[in-house]
Amino acid sequence: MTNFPLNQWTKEVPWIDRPDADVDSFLRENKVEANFDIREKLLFWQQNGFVIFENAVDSALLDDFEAEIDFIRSNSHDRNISIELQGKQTYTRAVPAEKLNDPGVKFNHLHTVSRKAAEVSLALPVSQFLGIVFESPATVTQSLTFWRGSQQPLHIDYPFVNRQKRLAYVAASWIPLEDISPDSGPLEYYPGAHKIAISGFFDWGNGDIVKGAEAMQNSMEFAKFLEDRVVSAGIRPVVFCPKRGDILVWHGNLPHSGTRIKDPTLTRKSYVTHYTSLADYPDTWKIPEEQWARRAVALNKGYAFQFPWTNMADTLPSWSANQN
Ligand SMILES: O=C(O)CCC(=O)C(=O)O
Repeated sequence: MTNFPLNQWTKEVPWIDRPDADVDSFLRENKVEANFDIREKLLFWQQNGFVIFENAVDSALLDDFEAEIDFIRSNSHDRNISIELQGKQTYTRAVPAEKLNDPGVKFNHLHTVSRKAAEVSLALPVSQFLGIVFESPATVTQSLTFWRGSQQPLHIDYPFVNRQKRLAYVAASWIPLEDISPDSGPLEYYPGAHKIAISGFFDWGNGDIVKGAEAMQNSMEFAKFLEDRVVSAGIRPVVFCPKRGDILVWHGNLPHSGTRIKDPTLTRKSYVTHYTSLADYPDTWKIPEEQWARRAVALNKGYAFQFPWTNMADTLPSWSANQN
């Protein structure tokens, strides 16, 4: 059965992706608040499918977030934190602590247990920028914390990140927690390949454009499809080697991958957040508004919520510190 036929993406896209989108008219007709040159960023996003904000996350906040990551790593059996290990979903309590050093380990959804993580996700320029692109507050749906490079094959996000109500209302940020070495397996992306004319649509089986349980093709076939598309469009990848505290924001249809780790001794500490808009946040993930003070972080007009199933016993010191 097809869950997401092709028109699920095309039927409603953010204003800036519509064929007749005009940034100047939008800015004339809408009151927007931004602490940066919003016109320049919107035009760049429209053309390239990404924007970069340099030195945009407070260094003390990153220190606090790193302390929480260290806390999990040194007390990994005290709490049940969701992780991905060698492509499989598991929990910190289920694996020996030393496994957390392996390449490809991800901590999932730290924004639901660490207020510091949620605050990093909602850094001012990202929240402002995506709030304007989505015309509704930026809202976190997923976060991934990396210790080393992911070496993830070329992909775009929405076939995997698709719980938002309108499929096309999705974007991501990538925030380095250290200066990134070219030998550590940095992220790379293909500027401009977010345009449907370039990316096309991959059929996972029966016309489905997202990877469901019944997918008939795999992620390597998806990577090959995207590679062929970018090569025939003549687009070369950009390797992203940012400084700690820079932010890359990418469009939900921008092809990207984790490059090969050339030096396995190197870490590549980084934090990825996926967002949708508040209007598109899935109903089954909502928590009652009277619980927001205790179970949500509202910052810079964006939101990060705990899941309804988040266990308070698994939260980290920065979350519990705010309880009264
Ligand atoms: O950081 C990486 O290497 C890959 C991250 C990524 O592709 C994603 O989260 O969608």
